Amino acid sequence: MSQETLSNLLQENRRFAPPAELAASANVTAQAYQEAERDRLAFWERQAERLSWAKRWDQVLDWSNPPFAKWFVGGQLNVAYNCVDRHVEAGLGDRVAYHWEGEPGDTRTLTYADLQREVAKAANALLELGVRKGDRVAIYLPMIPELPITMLACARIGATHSVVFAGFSSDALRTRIDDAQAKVVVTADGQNRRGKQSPLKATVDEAVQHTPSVERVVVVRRTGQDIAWHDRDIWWHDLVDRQSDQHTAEPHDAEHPLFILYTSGTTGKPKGILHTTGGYLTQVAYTHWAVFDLKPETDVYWCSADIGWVTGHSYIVYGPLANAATSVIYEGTPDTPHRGRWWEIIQKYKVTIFYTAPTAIRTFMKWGEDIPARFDLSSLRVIGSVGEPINPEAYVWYRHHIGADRCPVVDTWWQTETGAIMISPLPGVTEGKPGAAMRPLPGIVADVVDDEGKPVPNGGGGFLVVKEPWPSMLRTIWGDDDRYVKTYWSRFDGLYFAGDGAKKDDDGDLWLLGRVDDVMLVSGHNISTTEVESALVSHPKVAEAAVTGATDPVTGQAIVAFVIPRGEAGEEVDGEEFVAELRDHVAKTLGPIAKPRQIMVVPELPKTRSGKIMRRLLRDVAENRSLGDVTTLTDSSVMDLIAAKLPTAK
Ligand code: 6R9
Repeated sequence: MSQETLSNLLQENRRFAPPAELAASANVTAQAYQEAERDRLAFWERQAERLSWAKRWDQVLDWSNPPFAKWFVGGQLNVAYNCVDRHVEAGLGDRVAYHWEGEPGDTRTLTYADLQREVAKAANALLELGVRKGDRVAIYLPMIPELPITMLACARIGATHSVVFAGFSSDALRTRIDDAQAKVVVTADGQNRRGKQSPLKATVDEAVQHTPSVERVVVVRRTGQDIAWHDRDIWWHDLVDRQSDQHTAEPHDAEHPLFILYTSGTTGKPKGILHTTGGYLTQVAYTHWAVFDLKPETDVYWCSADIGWVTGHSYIVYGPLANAATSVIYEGTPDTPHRGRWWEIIQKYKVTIFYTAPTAIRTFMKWGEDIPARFDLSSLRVIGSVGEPINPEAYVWYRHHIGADRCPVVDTWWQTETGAIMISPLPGVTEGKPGAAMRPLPGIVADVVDDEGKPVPNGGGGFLVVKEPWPSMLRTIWGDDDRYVKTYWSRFDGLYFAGDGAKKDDDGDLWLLGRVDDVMLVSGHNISTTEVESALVSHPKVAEAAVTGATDPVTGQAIVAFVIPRGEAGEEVDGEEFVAELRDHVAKTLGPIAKPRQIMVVPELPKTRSGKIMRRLLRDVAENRSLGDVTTLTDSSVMDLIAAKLPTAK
C-alpha cells in the first residue's frame, strides 16, 4: 500500500481522555508497558502466575523451531479447575458465574458452585461415553448454559472441543466434524431465534450420516420440538443428570490441545485453528482483566457475541471464568421481542462492562437512539468493540448513546488465530481516538510494515504484523502444519502476517483498515474500504455503509458503495440528490480520489454469521457477476434485496 495515500485519508481529531476516577483505581497503569518492554518473557511469566499450576513450567517460551511455539514448557494445569474449582475453594462458590437469559424470557443463574457440579457431571458423562484425553468433541449448541458447561467438561478431561456455530448448515458442520474426526457431538433439539424455533438436531442427523468418526450424539432438550431419534442418540438429561457431581481434575500439559475453532477464510476449506492450554488461558485471563479493568467482586460483565465465535470462547467462557467474573449470557437476537432487549438486559442485571461488535452498534444507530434512551444504562463503566474496524461515527454514537460520554470505549483488535486481544486501548491509561485500536498491549510486539516487511514511519500505512510470539497464538492449523506456515509466516520473513491493513498516525497509534484483500486500487492510489465506509457513516443520514472496488476501464478500480440510511431517514433519501450529497460528502472528507463512482441505497448488507460485511459478494454485484459462495451469509435473501435495487444505481 502506498503510504502517502493512507496518511492523507480521514482526519479524525476527536480525543477522549480516560475518566479520572477510573484511571485512579485502574488495574493497569502505563508502567505495564515499560515492564513488558524491559523483559517480555518475565512479564508473561508474571501473568501466568494468575493461574493455578499443578506443576510450574521449566521454560517460558521455546521458539527453537519457529513458527511452532511452545509456551510454559513443562508446566501442567487444568483449565476447568482454573475457571471453576479454584474459585469455589477460595470461598467464592456463591458468586454468580452466569446470569443466563433465554430469548423467551426464561432465566437461569449459575453460581461457581453450581458450575462446578454441572461441569463435573458433564465430564463424568463424556467419560461414560468413552471420550478420553486427546479425543475431539464437536459442540453444536445454541447459547444455553450447557454450551460453556460442555466446553469446560472437555477441558477438564483433556478432550479437545470444536464448537461449531449453531447457525451453520449441515454441510459446514459435516466438514468440521470430519476434519477434526470428532467422536461425540453435543447438540440440542432446536434453538430460539427471533421468537421462532429452528431445528438443530435435524441438521446434526444430516451431517453425521457422512461422518463415520461420530459414535454418539448427545441432545439437550431446549425447545421441546419433535426430532427423529437414532441408536447413537442420547438425551443430555438421561445421561448427565444421573452422574456424580464429583470429578477430580487431572492436570494437563501446558501445550495440550484445548480447542479447535474453524475460520472460513476467503478461499479453500475452513482452517481449524488450534489453541492449547497454558498460554491461551494466561493471555485471555490477563487481557480480560486489563482491557476491561475488571473488578470481579463488583462488575457485571456482558459480551454479546456468540460462543460459537472466538470472541465467545475467550471473552464469555475462558477469560471471565478464569478471573472469577460474573457474566451475562443472552440466548437470542437483539430485536426479540423488541428492539430494546439488549438495553433491558443491561438495566436488569446492572451490567457494568459491555462488549459488542460494530455491526450491532450500526444496527442500533439505524434503529434510532430513542430506543436505548428508554432504559437505565447508568451501571455501565467500560464499553468495548470487536470484530471489524469501528467507524469513528459509530464509536462516537456508542460512547454517547450507550456510554453516556462517561465510559471509555475499548476498540480491541485480534483474531481467532491470536486467541486473545492484541491491540487495544487500556481504559485507565490510553486516550481514546474514535476509530483507532491504538497500541499493542503490554507483552505484544506488533507493527505496520511495507511490502518488504520494513516498519513504516509514523503517518504511514501498510500491513499489520506481529513480531514476537505471544502466549495465546495459534499453534498450527489442525492437521496442516504446511498451511499454517504458508498462510501466516511466509509473507514476511519471521513475522506473523495478520492479513489486515493498518496505518500508524503521527503519534504512532494504530488504525486498522480491514482485510488486505479488500483494499482498492483507484488510479494508482491504494484506498481502504474502511476509510470510505467511515466517511459515509459520518454523514448524519447514513447508518451503515459497505464499499468495494469494481473493475473500471479508466481508473483500474472504481469505488462502489452500498449504504443503509439511518432511522426514519429511510424513505426520504432514496434519490439522486441524496446520492450526489453523499458523493460530495466523501470528496470533502477524504478527498476527490475517494469519491465513489456509484452509490446504491439498500435496505440490508450481506454479513457473515459473525457480523462482518462480505465485500466479496458486493464486488460480484458491482461487476455484474453471478454471486460466489453465499453459504456463510446470515441471510441469503439480502442479496436479492440488493439486486432488486440495482436499476436505481447511480
Ligand atoms: C475477534 C475476531 C478477525 C478479523 C481481523 C480483522 C477484524 C477484529 C477488529 C478488526 C478492526 C478491530 N477485526 N477486530 N478490525 N478493528 N477492533 O473478530 O476474530 O472472527 O477471526 O476475525 O476481524 O480483520 O483480522 P475473527
